[in-house]
This record gives sequence, C-alpha cells and structure tokens, in this order.
Amino acid sequence: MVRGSRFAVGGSRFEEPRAPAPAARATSLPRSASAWGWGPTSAEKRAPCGARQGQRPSREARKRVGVGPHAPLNNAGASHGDSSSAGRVTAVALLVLTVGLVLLLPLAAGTRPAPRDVVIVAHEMAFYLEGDEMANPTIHVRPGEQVRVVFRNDDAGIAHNFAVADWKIETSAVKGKGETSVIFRIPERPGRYAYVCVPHASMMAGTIEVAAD
Ligand SMILES: [Cu+2]
Repeated sequence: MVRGSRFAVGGSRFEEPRAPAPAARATSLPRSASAWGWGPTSAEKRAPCGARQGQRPSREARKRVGVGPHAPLNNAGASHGDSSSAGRVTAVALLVLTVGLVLLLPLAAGTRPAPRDVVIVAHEMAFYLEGDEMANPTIHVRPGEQVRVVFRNDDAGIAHNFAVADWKIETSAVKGKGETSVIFRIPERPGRYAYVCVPHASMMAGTIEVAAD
C-alpha cells in the first residue's frame, strides 16, 4: 500500500511535467533518475538506460582509445625491449668473440713466431749491420730463434750476396743497389759460423755467433 501510494504520488508528480518532458528530460533525467532510485516508469528506465547506453559507448570508446594508444606503446615498448635485448645478445656475442680472439692470438703467434729482422748492408766491399760502423761484424743470434736476414746492397754496379755455408743459406745476388731477404731458423747448437759474400769471400766475411744471451 505504501509503495502503491508512493508510486501514485510519484506518478502524479511525474505526470505534470510529462508534456514538456521530452526536451527537459534529456538534460534533467540523469539526476532525477538517481534520486528516485526504483521510481522510474518503463519509459524512464529506458531513458536512463538509454542515457547510460549513450554514455557507455563513449566511455568504452574512451577506454578503447585509451587502450589503443597504450597497446601500441606497450607493443612498441616490448619490441623495443626485444630489440635492446637482441642488441645486448649481439654485444655479448661480440665480447665473447673479441675475448676469444685475444686469447687465441698469442697461441697462433706462439705456433708461428714473427722472425727477428737482422738487416745486413753491403757497402764498399764490406758487410755492416744497419746503423753500425763495424765492418764485417760478429752477428749475435740465439739458439732456435727465427731470423729474417734482410740483405741490402748499397754498392752501385757491384753484385753481392749473403751466405752461411754451414746452414746452406745463400741469398740471390743483388746486382747494384737493392735488397733481398731470407728467413731461416737458427740451429739449437751454440757455436760460431762463418758468413760470406760468395763473389768476394776474401774481403766480405764475418762470424755468426749462436749463444743463449
Ligand atoms: Cu760481395
């Protein structure tokens, strides 16, 4: 009974503004609907629902719009993360490769050590070590070391060479200014060995001394 009367009152109160309602209701309904709670008629129910439905899409749209930009951002972030992690992996791989090369290079060098250069110059019918004024000097080498003898002829118009008969080492003759080279390994046995210029062995001759420092 109470409900009925309240409903009747609600209805009577509502019936008065009903004629001008359509225009006014659109703006006033959301407030009045929440105030009434259960009161609204089916038309009013539809109206707030309609209003909600009218709002909902916009909220959802907003959400979607909100999600939309975020999703690509997240994806972008994820892909960025992937690329950076891929970059990290590449960096680590490069580091491992570099470390490996650094560790391996001495081993490779150990298997084939670079020969020590010994520059011997023929000048005015005598041998000299480059940068030294001693004619036909004693050349000091270590047992077993790899040596590259660079033989340079500074005598224009005269052919010279460099030879160590005991080791069967002999460069080609350098006719006039020019140079040649020969790489060989010094024998392990310490000792003294003669070197010569084959065409001028009487004038151009010296000693190679093999000694461990
Ligand atoms: Cu000579």
